[in-house]
Amino acid sequence: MLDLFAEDAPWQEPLTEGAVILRRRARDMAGELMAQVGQIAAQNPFEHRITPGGHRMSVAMTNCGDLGWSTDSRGYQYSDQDEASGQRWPAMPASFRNLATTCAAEAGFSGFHPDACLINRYEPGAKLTLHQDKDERDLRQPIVSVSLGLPAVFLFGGFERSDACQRVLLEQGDVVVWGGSSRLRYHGILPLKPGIHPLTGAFRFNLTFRRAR
Ligand code: MD3
Ligand code: FE
Repeated sequence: MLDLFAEDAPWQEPLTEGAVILRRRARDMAGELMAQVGQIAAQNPFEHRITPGGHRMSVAMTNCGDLGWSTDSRGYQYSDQDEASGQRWPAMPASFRNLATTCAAEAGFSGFHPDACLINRYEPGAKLTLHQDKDERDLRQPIVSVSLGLPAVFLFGGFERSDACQRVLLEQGDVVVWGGSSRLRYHGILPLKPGIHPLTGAFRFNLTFRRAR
């Protein structure tokens, strides 16, 4: 049971319209979530994708669920199989689905049922440059993100790449729900600072739950 009066109970931090941080919301589940990540990666290993522009991404990725986000020579797209291996993605664990649906509802987005979970792995120096997530069919559906392991500085901007950014530290167990008008805001991750986390070692992991189709 989630004890709302415990010293370390989760709390909500509103960011912008439609975006809210559920601080530490998944902290007690972090070990189980990482065990699932390990099983998914055993079926579909983390890979550094090559962007259509020919650059190797510093973040390594895998996916679970009916759909996964892949890149190939034609660009970025959601696909029901890993383009590299020709295999279906590993199933999305029920614990992942339930967490995403519950957190979305807590943030005011009931009826969120993700069909894709992109799993990002950051090593020291790995970063995600400012971008928008707009490859999903229905942009009224939120995205739910779960941070695990080493902390990272998240950049949260506006609707133009050049708009000023807020900086937010995301730590193990922090869940963020991005919906409403915030869904198309530019965002990114600053280069990961080296460290050793008791659960994830030298890495940070981020799960993003999406309704792609
Ligand atoms: C704000 N991942 O996978 S999660 C991504 O920590 C991505 O790995 C980052 O950006 C990470 O696309 C950030 C937070 C996040 C995810 C989706 C968003 C923030 C968002 C969509 C719209 C606005
Ligand atoms: Fe993103």
